Amino acid sequence: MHSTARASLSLGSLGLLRLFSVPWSWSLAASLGVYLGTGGWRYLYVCRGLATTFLALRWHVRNRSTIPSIFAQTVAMHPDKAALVYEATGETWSFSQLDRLSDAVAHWALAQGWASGDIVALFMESRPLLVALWLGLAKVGVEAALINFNLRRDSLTHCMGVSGARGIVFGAELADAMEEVSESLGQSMVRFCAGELSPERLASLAAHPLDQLLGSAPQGPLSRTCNKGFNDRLFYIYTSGTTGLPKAAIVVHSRYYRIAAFGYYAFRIRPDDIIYDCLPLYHSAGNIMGVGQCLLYGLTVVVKKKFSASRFWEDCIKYNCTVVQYIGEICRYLLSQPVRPSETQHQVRLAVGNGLRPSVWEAFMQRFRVAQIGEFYGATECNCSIANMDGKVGACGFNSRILPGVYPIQLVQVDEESMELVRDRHGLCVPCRPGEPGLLVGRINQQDPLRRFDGYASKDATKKKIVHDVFRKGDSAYLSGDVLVMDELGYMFFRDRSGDTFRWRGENVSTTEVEGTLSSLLGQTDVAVYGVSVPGVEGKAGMAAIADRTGHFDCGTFLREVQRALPPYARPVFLRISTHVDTTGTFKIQKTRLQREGFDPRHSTDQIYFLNPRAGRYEGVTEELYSSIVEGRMSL
Ligand SMILES: *[C@@H]1O[C@H](CO)[C@@H](O)[C@H](O)[C@H]1NC(C)=O
Ligand SMILES: *[C@@H]1O[C@H](CO)[C@@H](O)[C@H](O)[C@H]1NC(C)=O
Ligand SMILES: CC(=O)N[C@H]1CO[C@H](CO)[C@@H](O)[C@@H]1O
Repeated sequence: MHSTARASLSLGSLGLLRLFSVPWSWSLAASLGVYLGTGGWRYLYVCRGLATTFLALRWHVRNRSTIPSIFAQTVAMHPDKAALVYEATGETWSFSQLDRLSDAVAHWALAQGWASGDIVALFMESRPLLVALWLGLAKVGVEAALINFNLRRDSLTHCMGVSGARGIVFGAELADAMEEVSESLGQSMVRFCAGELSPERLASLAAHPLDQLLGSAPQGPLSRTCNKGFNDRLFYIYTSGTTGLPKAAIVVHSRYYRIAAFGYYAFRIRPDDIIYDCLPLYHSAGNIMGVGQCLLYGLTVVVKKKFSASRFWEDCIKYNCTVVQYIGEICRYLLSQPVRPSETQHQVRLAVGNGLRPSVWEAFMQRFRVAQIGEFYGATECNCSIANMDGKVGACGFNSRILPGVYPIQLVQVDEESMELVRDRHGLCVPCRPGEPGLLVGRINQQDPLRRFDGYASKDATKKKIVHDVFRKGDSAYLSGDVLVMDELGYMFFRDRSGDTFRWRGENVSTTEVEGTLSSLLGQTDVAVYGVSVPGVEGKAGMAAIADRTGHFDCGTFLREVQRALPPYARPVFLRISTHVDTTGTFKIQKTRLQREGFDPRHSTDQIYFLNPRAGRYEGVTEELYSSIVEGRMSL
């Protein structure tokens, strides 16, 4: 019975994110394809949601809707319902309160002389105010750049620099980080501090107190609204793509809408659900998939400042949550917790997220009695997203093989060592057969404004993500950078992240960026950074091979500098110190060898170190330490 209810759909086919962007006839064909391949009542439900959203989308484009204008309708439906709950303080913001505060933000922004198209950077820990800020700015067409609050120094300066922001709002909790970059930011960016900070520190940072300014901003709705439409820019999210420092990915109003609508319908979320959102709000999962359900569909969203494995289920009980969001790591941390009664006393029926490993999937559902897992795969900036709607264990989506031509996403053959696309004799890409790992690519149609690739704020970054002559001569496609495998039925399984990033603790770590930082800390010596697999752990642990020609490498000093320069997830877990790092030949091939040798001390004469999180220092890897890491006795 269960296996017949196979309503796992591709976002590229029936998936709502896309559906509105393909012609109606296509959608019908796609739906038919899914119907043939799947069936079941879920199909009808999704179809209805699809039709509704399709019509809504056309209506929004025509009427130049924006996220703020859609939010206004949500507020009107139930002004007094709880919109956002801040777990750290227990504060609840009703829809009308959130609306009023974002109005104050809009008035304040106008008073700064900011206008539609201006950019303001937001740098603070997750909290409802962050939502009020970007929403309020959007009310007057000002675009927020959502900066990762883990960033420090160079990467922080870089992100703020490339954002082109005219102003910055930082949380008082990040005053130290601001202090470090204060000089390099220059004076052209006006600074505001949200939260309590002493007048002396405000003065030394040249910052204005935001709370006071918002408190004294004019009340009431705005007399004029912004001149933007559904396909105009809403905000920027930074992603570490395949190369270099983080890139600002553009999120337009319609993309925000499509991602949230997709989650809502694909996973059958209900208006009376309460979502537990412990993912950072500077990423799309937390801010769009999670918070979007509040702004667009009127759900209550509980915002957690920082994920805590020991508080997780108690929080869910306390706030009556019915939906939780996850990344794979969260599920594993929860499973490694001691059994407590709260873990089955909650009312959570659905967990939405990505990166859940097959080995953890069933254990998670059984132990915590969560009925449904909504695993999806997708990038902020690309629409080649897919979702698992029927709970097929381990799959992150489904793409019908019955009508493959209908769907603009495909797996194509790639040389896994060099990550070069394999071309046939006509110069086109070669589609993968079932079981054959391939790079996920999505077709791009720039003509149709709804099906554009919105790209990154930087033109160069956009170019690197696009390839030509993929399915046909002269076409172009978006490179997801991820390797997936599809089975006979069309279920897709995540396999690996390719290129120059690896995933660790839910973040993309850019090897080029870390190499640059480490190398400059070490007087520009050669450094190769790569990810190595550790059994039983998601993602790849960072490893840095460092050339130490002088023989004076000192782990203690190195670690102190690394802690100042890199966010926790980007700090190398393993070091490999050798007299030289071979940079001849292509760096990639060199890295493949290093990666294969990993951190096993028996593989080389180089000294290998491990960053012991408990002891807070690098320790030499002996055979004994090696086996306790591999056997999971030593936590990373
Ligand atoms: C949770 O639900 C119970 C029973 O419906 C209710 O009494 C309680 O106030 C709710 N808690 C919150 C935080 O809304
Ligand atoms: C990581 O990179 C992938 C592929 O480019 C992208 O889809 C994803 O959104 C990125 N995630 C983060 C947290 O930056
Ligand atoms: C797979 C997929 O959805 N591809 C689409 C990605 O976005 C561009 C433009 O937004 C579309 O043209 C593609 O069809």
